Amino acid sequence: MSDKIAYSRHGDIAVLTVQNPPVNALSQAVRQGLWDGMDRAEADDGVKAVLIVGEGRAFFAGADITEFGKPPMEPHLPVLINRIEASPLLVVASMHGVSLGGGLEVALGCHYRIAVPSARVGLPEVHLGLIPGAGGTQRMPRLTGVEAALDVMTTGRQVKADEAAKLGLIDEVRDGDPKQNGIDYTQSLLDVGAPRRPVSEMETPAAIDWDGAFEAILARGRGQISPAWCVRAVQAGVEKPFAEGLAAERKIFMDLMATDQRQGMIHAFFSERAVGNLPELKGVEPRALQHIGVIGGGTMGAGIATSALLSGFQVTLLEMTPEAGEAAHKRIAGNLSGALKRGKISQDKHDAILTSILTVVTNYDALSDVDLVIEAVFEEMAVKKKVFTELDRVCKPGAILASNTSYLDVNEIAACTKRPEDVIGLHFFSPAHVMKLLEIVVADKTAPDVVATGFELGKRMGKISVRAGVCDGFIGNRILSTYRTAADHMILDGASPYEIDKALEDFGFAMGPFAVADLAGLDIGWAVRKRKRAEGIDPRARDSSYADKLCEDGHFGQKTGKGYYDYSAGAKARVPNPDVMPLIEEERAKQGITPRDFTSEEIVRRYMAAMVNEAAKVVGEGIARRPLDVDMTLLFGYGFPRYRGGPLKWADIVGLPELLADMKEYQKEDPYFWQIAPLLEQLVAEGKTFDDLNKAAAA
Ligand code: 3H9
Repeated sequence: MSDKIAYSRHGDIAVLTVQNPPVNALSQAVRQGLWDGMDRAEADDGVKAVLIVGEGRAFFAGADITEFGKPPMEPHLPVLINRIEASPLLVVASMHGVSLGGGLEVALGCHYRIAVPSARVGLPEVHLGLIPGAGGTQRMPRLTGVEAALDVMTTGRQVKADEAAKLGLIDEVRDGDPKQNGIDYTQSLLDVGAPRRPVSEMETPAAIDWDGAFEAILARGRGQISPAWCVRAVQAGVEKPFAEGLAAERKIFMDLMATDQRQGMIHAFFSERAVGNLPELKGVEPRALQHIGVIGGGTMGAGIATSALLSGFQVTLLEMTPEAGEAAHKRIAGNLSGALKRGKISQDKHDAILTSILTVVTNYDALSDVDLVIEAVFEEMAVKKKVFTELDRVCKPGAILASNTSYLDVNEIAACTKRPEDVIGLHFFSPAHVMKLLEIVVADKTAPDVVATGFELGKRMGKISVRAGVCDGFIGNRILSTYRTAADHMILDGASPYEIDKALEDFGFAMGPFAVADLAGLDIGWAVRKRKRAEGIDPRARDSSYADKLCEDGHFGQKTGKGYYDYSAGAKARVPNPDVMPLIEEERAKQGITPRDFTSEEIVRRYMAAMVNEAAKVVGEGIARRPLDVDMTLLFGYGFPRYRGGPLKWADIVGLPELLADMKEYQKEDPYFWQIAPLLEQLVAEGKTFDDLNKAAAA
């Protein structure tokens, strides 16, 4: 037997205990161990029942994802589960922690299921670009009906034990030790002579409108296909005998396994976990964090304060005047009542935060006790310097002084203090209590334990934290500024903002760049353009002023009711603003450009090429440590479709030589904009991918 499964006897019951830390993934050794355990139990004199139970944190977290993309190894999970179900012995699963994917499928192959109240079950394969592939689409609907089964598997959500029991997935919920519970429950089943109860032999549930469900779920997925394919697998299970339904499920599973979407989503799964794994932080202890200061109570400051409060920190927020302080308090209260409505906090916690955990002040001296302070004031160097000079004066030694700047030089900010080693950039994304991304901007003199504390803060706030170096816009906004420029060039050359938004939304972005600009506020881009023009733009760069004209007319996007779109019928009813195209046409005429047509494919190709090229520069210059850092930044902060893995994973999949060849074509028209990243040239010359760099960094 494999050492992943311990075999023990408890009277007439054989117990198979899974020992595959950290989360009991169903690796080949575990599958083989379960198979051998079943053989041994069936040959063991006097054994009448088998109990399967996990040790440690989970029953099973599912198939071993590290085996995906490699040739499947026997025993295959669906075959093993059939073998468990077909056993002449009574087979019981005792679940705790999570039972996900193949883990729940093993439980569904058992004849009875018991769980502790804290257990959670689910079929999250769609989050990996797959469908359940070991009988989940066949067995679950027989227990719950089609509708509930499709809800669980197409959302991939985790279901708590009490709901799972109501759905019919769990027979009994009982507090206590999972192993002892399981033994007692199995014994009670034996005592009453409970029969074997294979789910595969249960009646098939009623059919639904399969085509309607398939289309509706496909439309919801913004291009992601696996949720819709759950429908077809369940349909096969309802319409065909069990073995044929299982074969249909396996075929869909294997077909999806071969897709780019599966590659993209598994890249996202592992990158999300690797992003905080930096060699320089190994063994570095973060500083103590309990009391957070926030400077500025606008949308961003209030969002940061809300996020800190929801994560259990004490917060002191500084505003300039009592009136501004009151407005900040209101904003935070609004955010918290949203959290209360969504069930994220209890009424008691909500009230406690507002009465005793949050303090709003107007005097810097009130920040003398904070462990870390984040400034979220106006984005102007002189203003930031003033704030940091004050913070340097009042904050206790060892306090971390952080700036939420999204573009400015953190080295310059640090230099105005007497403690540059305590200064760091913590770039949140608005709304900060909702958005998952946090860029941790490490300046030249930032101390390692300050960086470690930034990551600790991100972890406690439930963020995806990405390390970034100092440059204009860090990782995300620097890349954004380049692909936005590529979009602007396409507009000058003949595309409309609406064609561009549509092409990129069809590609999978939550919103196209012009809809995003309207949401963020067109005044932000306007301010950046003004600053860059003041600093001096290279004469070779293409420039245009139609977007400035929109702003000059007071159109800042959603907040003023008009931008690229007209929102007079509501934020969702996006109608092109009729003032926009004439401004663009005027600009083209002024520059002597004869507009041409762009296909959606060309729009995506150019936009993505610009994104990848800048991203390669960001990695090549060490602003991002690894390609996966860029991928996670774009995924969690910029609406990049998760099923494509991130821009550099996308680039690997479409092929770096092909992308480079495209860029060289574009370069002929505009050599200044299309300066190719040396790293990209190097990777193509060496026949390597961005993922090779990720792997080298992990080694
Ligand atoms: C499936 O089952 C297909 C079947 O239908 C059909 C098959 C034929 N495999 O997230 P954490 C690692 S598809 C391998 O930090 P948490 C993870 O990488 C599968 N490794 O902890 C990390 O490693 P490291 C369906 C896995 O407590 C460590 O475990 N199942 C797997 O925040 C700790 O993970 C899923 O999609 C795995 N399956 O969350 C479940 N799972 O320490 C995916 C985790 O080196 N997993 N690891 O960075 C999860 O959702 C979460 O990991 C879980 C724990 C909730 C389990």
